[in-house]
Amino acid sequence: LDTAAAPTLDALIIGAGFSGMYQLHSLRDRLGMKAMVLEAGGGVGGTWYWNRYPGARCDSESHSYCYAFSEALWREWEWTERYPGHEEIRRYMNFVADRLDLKRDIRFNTRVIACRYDEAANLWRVSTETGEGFSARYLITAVGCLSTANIPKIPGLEAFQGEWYHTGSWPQEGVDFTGKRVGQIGTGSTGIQAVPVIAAQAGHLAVFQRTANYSVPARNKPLTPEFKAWVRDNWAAIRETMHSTVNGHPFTIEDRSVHEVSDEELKAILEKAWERGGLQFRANFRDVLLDEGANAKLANFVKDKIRSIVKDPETAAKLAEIDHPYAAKRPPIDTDYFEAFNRDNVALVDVRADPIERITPKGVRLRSGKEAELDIIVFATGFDAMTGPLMGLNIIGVDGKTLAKEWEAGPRTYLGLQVAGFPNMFTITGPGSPSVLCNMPVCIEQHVEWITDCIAHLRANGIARIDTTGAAMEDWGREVERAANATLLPRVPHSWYLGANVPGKPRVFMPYAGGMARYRRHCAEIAAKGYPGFVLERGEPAQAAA
Ligand code: NA7
Repeated sequence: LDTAAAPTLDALIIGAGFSGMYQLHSLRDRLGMKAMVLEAGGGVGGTWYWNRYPGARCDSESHSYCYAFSEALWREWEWTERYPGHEEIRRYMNFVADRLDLKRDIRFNTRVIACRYDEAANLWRVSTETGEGFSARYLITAVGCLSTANIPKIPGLEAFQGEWYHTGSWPQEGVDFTGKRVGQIGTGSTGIQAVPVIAAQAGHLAVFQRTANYSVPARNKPLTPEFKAWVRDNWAAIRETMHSTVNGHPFTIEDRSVHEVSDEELKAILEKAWERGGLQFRANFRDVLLDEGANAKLANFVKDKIRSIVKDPETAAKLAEIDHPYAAKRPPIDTDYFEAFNRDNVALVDVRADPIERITPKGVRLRSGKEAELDIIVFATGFDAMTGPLMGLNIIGVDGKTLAKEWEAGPRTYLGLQVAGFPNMFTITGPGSPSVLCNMPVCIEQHVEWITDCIAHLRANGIARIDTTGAAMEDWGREVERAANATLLPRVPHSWYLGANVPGKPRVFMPYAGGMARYRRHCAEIAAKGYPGFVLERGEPAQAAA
């Protein structure tokens, strides 16, 4: 593709979710750069543009699931519920985009299919599905971590006569389940949100469970005027809390071991936490993700709850047959998930005991020969996390090296921000960053601000190229591994944190588990010391831009 004729930009950003929007604002309005966003969707929102499945709602509390870089923006927006639903998040994203006048520099319905570093010109050449080409000095990927659908290759799907959908690319007009026989495959965070909402509408819902999962009630509710006023007037304090906590949430984890309290005290604490609901269920103790014994106590509490909610003992037993430590896979929170199994029109199908063999024209057939006849199949089967969205960009760096080849044995990055041999390319929330273990907007803001400061530094000092080295990536890779191994997280063999949900994907623990606050300090220190681990090259390249 001839991209030489296209206007050269200072920066090209891929994706118009939380990351891309803030990156555009930072480069354009703070540094005065010529920047543009290319976005595959027809509107802003990133993951929330596509995830419109029934029950789609964020598990972070609304007052923390938003931008915190501007007090003015913060004060102007008012959330309605404890957790924001997908529609409200899209309204918020549109509010921000309009308020900051971002849309004029976002090209919608523009899917990037290739990015190539042109070494002679020191420019990134980017091509889109429709054959357009763009050139830019900096390439910033803002493609999200959970945006490439994982649709299992179950034989027969192409011949299925009903409708089928993946939750992560849900039709904008919605799906009418009224009176339909629905089969949902998957019981992760997404599936657990969708089940009760689909069940309330469908004629019958079969939930295909391969791995039983913990879930804690979300206890979603409308926000009171008092809470809204408190949020509006406490921007600085809430922001400070989010910046100081391990996972970027607006609550702190108590410095107390599960083993320090008696069984009675523990029960009282957990009952209270269960009533309060939400991701802070484990925040009463510091060692839930560090100590198997401590974890087992919380895990047993949740399993008892499941057995007490679900009336049919066989179904209850299958739902509570959970074989990983609590929160070692991303812990879901729900609204009436386990309760949904008490409905007459919901059935649990244990596909660990009796795996799905194929999809037939009429439904799903199990190995035993049993067949569930279905009108609609919902794939709540998750994502090719973290690396999937980057691989989809077909990135080529110096000397024709491809990111796919570089990451054949698993992703390698420096700080989750750069990959050696891909100069002037930054990966917001890339593998090796805390990203999916953190409240996303907090992680995103830190990345965007770090990248913006870095680019400002390069421009101020006449530096034309920034790259990292294999050695820096090795060091950071070891730190990511060390941080993960200090927790129970890598002990789950089938977790998407490890890439284990996608057949053939290398098993590497991808996110940095050392905590957001620590990561923030480390990145700041690297910048303050003059960017050790990065290679900064002065001046313009010999050849001018083509
Ligand atoms: P997850 O957490 O990856 O969950 C996917 C679910 O789909 C999980 O229960 C899987 O079972 C199941 N699955 C995947 N493939 C199959 C096949 N082939 N057969 C049966 N079941 C299957 O994705 P989510 O969308 O729920 O959540 C992703 C993140 O989005 C979430 O953590 C939040 O951060 C937002 P398995 O456990 O692999 O046995």
